[in-house]
Amino acid sequence: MKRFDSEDTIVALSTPYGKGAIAVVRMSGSQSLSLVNRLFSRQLKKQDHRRAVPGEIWTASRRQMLDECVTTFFQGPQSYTGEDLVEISCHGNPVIIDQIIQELIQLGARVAQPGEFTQRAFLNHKMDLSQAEAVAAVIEAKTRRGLACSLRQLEGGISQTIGSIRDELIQLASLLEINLDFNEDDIQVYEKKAVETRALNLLEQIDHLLHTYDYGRLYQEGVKLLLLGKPNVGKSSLLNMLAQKDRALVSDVPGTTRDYIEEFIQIEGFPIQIVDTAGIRETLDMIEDMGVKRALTHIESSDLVLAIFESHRQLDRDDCRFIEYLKSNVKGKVPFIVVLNKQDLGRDAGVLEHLHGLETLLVEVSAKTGANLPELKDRIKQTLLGDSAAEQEEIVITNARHKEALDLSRKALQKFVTGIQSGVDEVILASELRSALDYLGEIVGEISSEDLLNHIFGQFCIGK
Ligand SMILES: Nc1nc2c(ncn2[C@@H]2O[C@H](COP(=O)(O)OP(=O)(O)OP(=O)(O)O)[C@@H](O)[C@H]2O)c(=O)[nH]1
Ligand SMILES: [Mg+2]
Repeated sequence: MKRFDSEDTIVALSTPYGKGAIAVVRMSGSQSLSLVNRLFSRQLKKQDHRRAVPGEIWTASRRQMLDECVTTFFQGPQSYTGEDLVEISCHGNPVIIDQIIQELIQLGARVAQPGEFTQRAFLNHKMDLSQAEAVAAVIEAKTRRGLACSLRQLEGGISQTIGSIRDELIQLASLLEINLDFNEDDIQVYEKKAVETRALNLLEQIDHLLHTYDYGRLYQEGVKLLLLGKPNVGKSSLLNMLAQKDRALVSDVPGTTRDYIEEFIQIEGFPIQIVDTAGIRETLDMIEDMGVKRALTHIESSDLVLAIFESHRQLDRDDCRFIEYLKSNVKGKVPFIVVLNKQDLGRDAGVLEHLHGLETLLVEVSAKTGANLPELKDRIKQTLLGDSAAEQEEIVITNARHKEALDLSRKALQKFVTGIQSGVDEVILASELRSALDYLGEIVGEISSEDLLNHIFGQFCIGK
């Protein structure tokens, strides 16, 4: 089934549904101007392009005024979608919004499907596919850094980078094609070594882009950080300190946190979801306690675990069980850092020795005074990212689809390089280059199937 009929005039609310000072109803398609004029108290003309015109929106029957609005007409192709587009800014009341949209539907508009405005922008060459995807990423961005990455993509950062790699690939491919044409005359049009060097250079560029995905993914999706430890060691205090607010209840009664609590923080632009859990107590063997049980179910889905101990007290039986638990259920599965809390109360000599047995990073902090918290944040960042981090201006790959296409393109290019080194037939070499090109073309949407487009735009919110 075809998801879109691009001939229709579509309408949708483009702001969040609910009460607010203003809501924007957006309509795109060839009928936009005539339909809005059937409801508007003033007659908009093509010359009103990009002018905000105040007036009233009425029912088509003109019996009832629905709201005072400001309408703005954008004449295609100079609009978001590339076609005639009208924005009606009305008061943010669902009753008004519904009535306006219903009137427009009665007149012949159709409710837009998710992402349909942006899909039209893509189909009308207002943006390529990587830019269209960046629109969704900009809306979803959780941190300033993540937003900056998405905005660079929206500006066309990926398109340019991929574009220049493709240009070079096209040049290489055409050298091969020309050579094939001259084959009968036994003339070699290009120098093999030079072509190989140029291809290796492209491989390097693709590798660099692929490498950015290691942290680009984290910018976009964020990471999950799990706080685990015995009751009363200061998990909730640490959460509050990291989040810089009193999010979780703290008390000296063990067992204060009964279920898990989530809070969202940023560490240097990385979105981090912290999950504070119920203290793990002697029930660890049987795991009969629901709160503890739920805490443990978070382990597999987390990116990093902070295992928290008290610095000033000798390790007891529960600590030892917790250490055993970490060894058998966390170590080797999820990276973890040992946090020795309450360092303001001093340190018991035996504690460090035992914990070193876990063979992982250990940071001493005080969730009370905030001592060493910057170091802990540094360690968290380093564990998640290694030494890599994005330069402000760098193009970062954040989208799994782009990463996959780059991987495939890289494979084809690698085959080409190996082939040229071992004297493989030029017809085969040329086809590898074409594959490498095609995979890159998929990123910007030069090559795309209807299924792929439906999948991508189907994930947008309605009205975008
Ligand atoms: N001196 C000192 N006290 C701390 C520190 N961190 C937490 N505390 C105190 O330790 C007690 C327990 O803190 P919580 O943060 O509630 O501990 P929890 O691990 O969340 O405990 P449960 O929710 O019961 O598992 C409270 O009285 C805190 O004020 C610290 O670094 N230094
Ligand atoms: Mg707690």
